[in-house]
Amino acid sequence: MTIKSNPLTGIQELAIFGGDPLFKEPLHVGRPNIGDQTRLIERIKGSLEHKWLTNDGPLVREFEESVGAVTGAKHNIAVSNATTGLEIVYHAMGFKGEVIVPSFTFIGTVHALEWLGITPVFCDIAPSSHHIDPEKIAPLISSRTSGIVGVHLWGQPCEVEQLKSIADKHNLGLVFDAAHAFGCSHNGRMIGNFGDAEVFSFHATKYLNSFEGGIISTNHADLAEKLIYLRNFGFSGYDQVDYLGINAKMNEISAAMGITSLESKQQVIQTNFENYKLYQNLLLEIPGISFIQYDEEEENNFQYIVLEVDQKATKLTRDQIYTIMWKENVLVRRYFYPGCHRLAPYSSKYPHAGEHLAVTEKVANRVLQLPTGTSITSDEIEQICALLAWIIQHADEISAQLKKENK
Ligand code: T4K
Repeated sequence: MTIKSNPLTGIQELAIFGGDPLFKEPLHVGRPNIGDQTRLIERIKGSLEHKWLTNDGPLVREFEESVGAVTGAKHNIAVSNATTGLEIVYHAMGFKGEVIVPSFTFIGTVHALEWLGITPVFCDIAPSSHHIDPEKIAPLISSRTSGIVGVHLWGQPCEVEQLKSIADKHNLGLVFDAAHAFGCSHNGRMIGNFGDAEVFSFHATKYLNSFEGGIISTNHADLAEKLIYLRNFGFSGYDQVDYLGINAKMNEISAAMGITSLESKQQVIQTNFENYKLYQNLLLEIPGISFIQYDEEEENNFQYIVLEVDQKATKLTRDQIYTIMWKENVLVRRYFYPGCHRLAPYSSKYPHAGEHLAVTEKVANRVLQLPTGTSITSDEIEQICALLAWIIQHADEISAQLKKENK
C-alpha cells in the first residue's frame, strides 16, 4: 500500500509554524471504547433497583466469571484498579526488602512497591521486546531480594519461562503486571496463568474497560483466598478481621461497564487489528520509523501502536516529531518516557540508576504511540501516516526552521 499524499505544499503550512492543524478535533491515544450503552444502563438500573452497589456484588461476580472465561485461570479477583491490585498482590506475596522491576513501565507498577516500603531495583529491558531483560537480572539479586515483577508491555508476553526459572532458582516470587495484556496468549496459553499472579487493568484507556478497575488472576488457591480478604480490609467474616487489608474493591457500576465492555471484545480487537495492519503497511515505508509487531500466531489485543524513531535516519528527534504532531492535533504519546527511575521519588533516591539502564534510556527517548481503537477511522490513520512521512521527507527544512524560530 502506498502512503496518501499529504495536502501540505510547504513547511510554513505546518501548524507549528502557524498553519491550521490537520485535524480540527484532537485525536487521542487511549480513547475509551464504549460498548452497548443500552445494556450498560440496564445493568446499572438493575443494580440500583436491587440496592446492591458494591462489596462483592452480583455484577462483580459476573465480571470475574466473564474474565475467567477468557483467561482460563482458576481465580480471577476484581479490584478497584490495577495499581491497588498490584499492591495487594505484592503484600500477599510477602514481598519485602528489594524487588526487581523494569523502569520502563507505567509509574504505578513501581509506586505500588514503594508504597509498601519495598525498594524497587531497576532492571534494564531488552531492546526488541521492551521487556525486563532476563539476562540482566542475576547481578541484581541480593540477600534482600524477595521478588521479580515482569510487565507484559504493549500486550506482548514477557520471557515468562526464563523469568520463572530465575525466580525458582533463587526462591523468589514472580508477579506479572498484565495491565496491557488481557486477551493475549503466550505459546497458546492465555496470560493470567503465569507467575504467582498476574494483574490486568480495565482502566478507561484500555481496550476493554470498567471505567476504573483491575483483575488479579492466579491459579494458587491460598493466594487467591488471601487476596479476597486483603481487598476488603482483611475481613474474613462479619466482625472478623484476619489480615491487614485495604479497600481495593470494585463497585457494581464498574462491573456493569466491565461486563458490557467484554461483550464487545471481539469487535474491538478486530478494529484494533485492522488499524494495526493499516499502520503496519503505511509505517514500514517511512525511513527511520520502526514499530512493535505482534506475533499473529498468538492471541493479541493490538491495543497499542508503538513506534520507535531513529533520529539518525529521520533527522528529527522523537520530541520534535511529537511536538509537530501535537500541533496538528494528533496527540501521540511517549509512554513510558522518561523511565520510572527519572521520576519522583526515584530520581532523587537513586540518582545513578540510569547508569545501568542504557537500553531503557535509549528506548524511552525513541518511542511514540499513535491513536487506535474504535474512535479513529482508516482515513484518519492514512492521514496521520501521510503527515508523518511528509514531515520526515522535509526533515532538513523543518529542522532549520525550528532552529530559526527557537522551537
Ligand atoms: N501497569 C501498566 C503497565 C499500566 O500501563 C498501567 C496503567 C497500570 C499498571 C496501572 O493501571 P490502573 O491502576 O490505571 O488500572 C493512562 C491510564 O490512566 C493508565 O491506566 C494507563 N496505564 C496509562 C498507560 O495511561 P495517562 O496519564 O496517559 O492518562 P490520560 O488522562 O492522559 O489519558 C490518556 C488519553 O486518553 C488522553 O489523551 C485522553 C484520553 N481519555 C482518557 C480518559 C481517562 C479519554 O478520551 N477519555 C477518558 O475517559 O494514563
